[in-house]
Amino acid sequence: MRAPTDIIQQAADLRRQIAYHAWRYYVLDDPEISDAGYDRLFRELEALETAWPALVSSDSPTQRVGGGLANGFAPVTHALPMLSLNNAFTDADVSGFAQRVADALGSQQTLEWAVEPKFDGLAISLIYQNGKFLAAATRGDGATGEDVTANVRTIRAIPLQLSTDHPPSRLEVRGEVLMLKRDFQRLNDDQLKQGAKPFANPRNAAAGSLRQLSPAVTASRRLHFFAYGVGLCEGWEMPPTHSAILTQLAEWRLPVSDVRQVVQGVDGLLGYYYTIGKQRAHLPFEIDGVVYKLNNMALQAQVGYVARAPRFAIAHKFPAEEATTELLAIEVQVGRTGALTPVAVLEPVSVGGVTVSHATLHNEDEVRRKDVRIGDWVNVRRAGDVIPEIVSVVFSRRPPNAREFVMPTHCPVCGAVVIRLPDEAVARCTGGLHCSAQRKQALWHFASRRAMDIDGLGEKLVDQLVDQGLVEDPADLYRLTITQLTALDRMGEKSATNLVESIAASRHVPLERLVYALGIRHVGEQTARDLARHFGSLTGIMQADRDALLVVRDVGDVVADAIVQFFTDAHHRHVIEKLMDYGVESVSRSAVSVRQTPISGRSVVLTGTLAAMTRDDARDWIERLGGKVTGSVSRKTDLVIAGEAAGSKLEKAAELGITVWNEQEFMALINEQSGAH
Ligand code: 5U1
Repeated sequence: MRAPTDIIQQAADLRRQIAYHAWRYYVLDDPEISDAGYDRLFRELEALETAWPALVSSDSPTQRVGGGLANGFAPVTHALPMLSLNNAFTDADVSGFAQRVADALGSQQTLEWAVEPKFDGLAISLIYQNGKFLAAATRGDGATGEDVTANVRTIRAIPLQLSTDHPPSRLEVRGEVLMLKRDFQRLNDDQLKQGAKPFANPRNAAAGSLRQLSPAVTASRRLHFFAYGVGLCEGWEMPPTHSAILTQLAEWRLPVSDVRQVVQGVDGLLGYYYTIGKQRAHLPFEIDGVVYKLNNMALQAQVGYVARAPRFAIAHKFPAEEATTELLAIEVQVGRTGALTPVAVLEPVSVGGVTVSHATLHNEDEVRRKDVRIGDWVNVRRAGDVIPEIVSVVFSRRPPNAREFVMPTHCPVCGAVVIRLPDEAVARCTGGLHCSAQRKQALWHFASRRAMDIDGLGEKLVDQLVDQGLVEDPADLYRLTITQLTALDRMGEKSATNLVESIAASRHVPLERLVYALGIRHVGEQTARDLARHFGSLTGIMQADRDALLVVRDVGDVVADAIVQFFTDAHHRHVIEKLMDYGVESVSRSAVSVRQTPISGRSVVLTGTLAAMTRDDARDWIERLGGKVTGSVSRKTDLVIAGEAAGSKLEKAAELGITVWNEQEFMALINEQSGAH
C-alpha cells in the first residue's frame, strides 16, 4: 500500500539527514551529531519503513546491510576497460616519462600535473544512474570484473545517492576500496581474540572483506573508499581538468583524498613524491606510491594510451617495504609495564631503503602462531617509522637445526619471576620499578614527545642516568644539574644546558600530557585528555573513586581499576608529590581556554601536514586556544591552517577568500599564547 504524502516526505527527509550525517562521519571524520543522535534518525526511518514497506527503496540507508547472500560474484564486463598504470621507481624514470609526454604533445612548456596518493587497496568501479548507486564491480582483468554490488553497498563512505539535483544520467566512478590503518588494527585484534588468523596487511584485509559471500560480514569490517577518476559518463559535461573532476566528485560527497595537489613540471612531481614519502607513515591509510596524471583532459586524450596503460599517467612507487633475511636469535625486551616482548635479531637487511637488524615478534603466542624458529629465513616488513615486524617464515628454507623459542621464567634484566596471567597474551616481569628496565622505559615514556616532550632525553641518555643512579623516577629529572650531565658520556656543556632548560620548560605542560606521561596502564592520550577535561586537575583525578571515574567517556571497569590502583600505590603518590615540589604544575585545558585568543570562537580547518606536530596535537591546540576544528572548508570557515602538501581544501579556501595561515603563523600564536601562562 502506498504511504500518505506526508509519510513519504518524512522518510525522504530522514534519508537526506542520515546521508548527510554519514558523510560527515565517514568521509569528513567530523560528525555534527552524536552516535546516539544518528541511531535515533536511523531507527525512526526503520520504523517508518516497517510500517510502510512500499517506502523501502534500494538507496535507503537501511538497505546497506543486506542480510542475504551476495550473488556469488557474477562477471561484469566494464563498459570502458579499467586500465593499470605503468610504474616509475627512480627520479630518472619520472623525468623520462615527463619527457615522453612532452614529446607526444610536441610541447616545450612546463606541464601541469594532478598528483595524488597511490592507495594500496583494490580498484573498483561504481555505477550511478541518475545519481543513485546502482552497481559496483572489481577491476578483475581490466575487461571483466566481479559484481560486488551487495558488499559495496555496505561501505558507509560510499553515498547511495549523489548530493546534487542534476546528476549525470550515468556515471562510472573509479577508485580504490581500502581499510584504514586504525580499522585494520581493530579487525586484527578481534581476529586474535576469536582465535582467527590475523590479516597480513590492510590491503589483504580489504580484499578479504570485500570478497565475502555474506554482505553482513563486509558490513562488519569497516571499509573505506577513495575516488580517483571517472570512467563512462553520460549526461554530464565533464570539467576540463582532472583536478576539477575530483573536486566535483567531492562536492557530490564522494570521498576524495585531500592529499592531492596540482603541481608544475618534473620538479613539482618529485617534490610531491618526497613530501608524501615523509608523511606516509602518518597517513591514516596505506599507500605504495604516488600517481601523476596530466591535468588537462584534452591533453590526456591527445597523449593517449599504450597497450593497457595510459601514456599520460604513471605510478611512482615507494621502495618495497618487505625483505627476506635470516633470524639469528630471539631476545627478550622488558617494557614499561613489565611486558616481555620477544625481539628477533636479524642478519641486517635493507627494507625500503633502511637497514633493519631487529624486528618485533609481539608476544609468545605470536611466535607460536607464525611458527617462527631461531635459524629460520623470515619475511620482514617495515612501514614508515613503525617498528619492523616479522610477517612470515619461508618454511621451504627452514634448516634442520632451527630451534624453538622458549619464554624465560625469570626477567633477563632484574631476575624477578615472570608470570603470565590466564587472560593475558603477554608474560610480565614482576619486579615493578625495582627492575631497571621498567624504570628506564617509564622515564623514557615520561619524557617522550607526546608526553612531557623533553627534547634531548633519548634512550641512551636514560640508560646512563639510571645505570649511574642519578635518576630513580621521573621527578629526579627536575633536580639534574649541568655539572652532573656533563660528566656523562657524549654530553657537552651545550647539550647539558639545553637538556636542563628543556626539562625545566616541561614543568608547564597541559594536564592531559602530564596524566599521559605518568604511564598509567590503559590510559592512552585520548583517555588522558578525557580525564583532564572531566576533572580539571591532577588532584581531582587522584581523588576520584571508581564510580566517579566510570562517568568519564570510554572509561570502563578495567581502566577505572587501573587508575585507582595507580594512585593508591604509595610510590606513585610519592613521585607525584616530588613532581609538585619541583614545580611541575599542569595547566588544565579549561584553564587555558577561558582566555580570549585571536581564534576564540572561530571555525578552523586543518589541511596538509605540519612539520612540528601531529594532526591530533594541532587539533588540541586549536581547541585549547578556543577555536573549533571542522573537517571541510565552507563559507562558515574562518581560518584554514595549511601545512605541507595541502591540497583541495587550500584551493577551496582561496576560492572563498578565507584567511590562510601557514605553520609558522600558527606556531607563533601557540608560542605567544602558551608563553602567557
Ligand atoms: N590515485 C590513483 N590510483 N590510480 C590507479 N589514480 C589512479 N588512476 C588509475 C589507476 C589504475 O588509472 C587511471 C589513470 C586510468
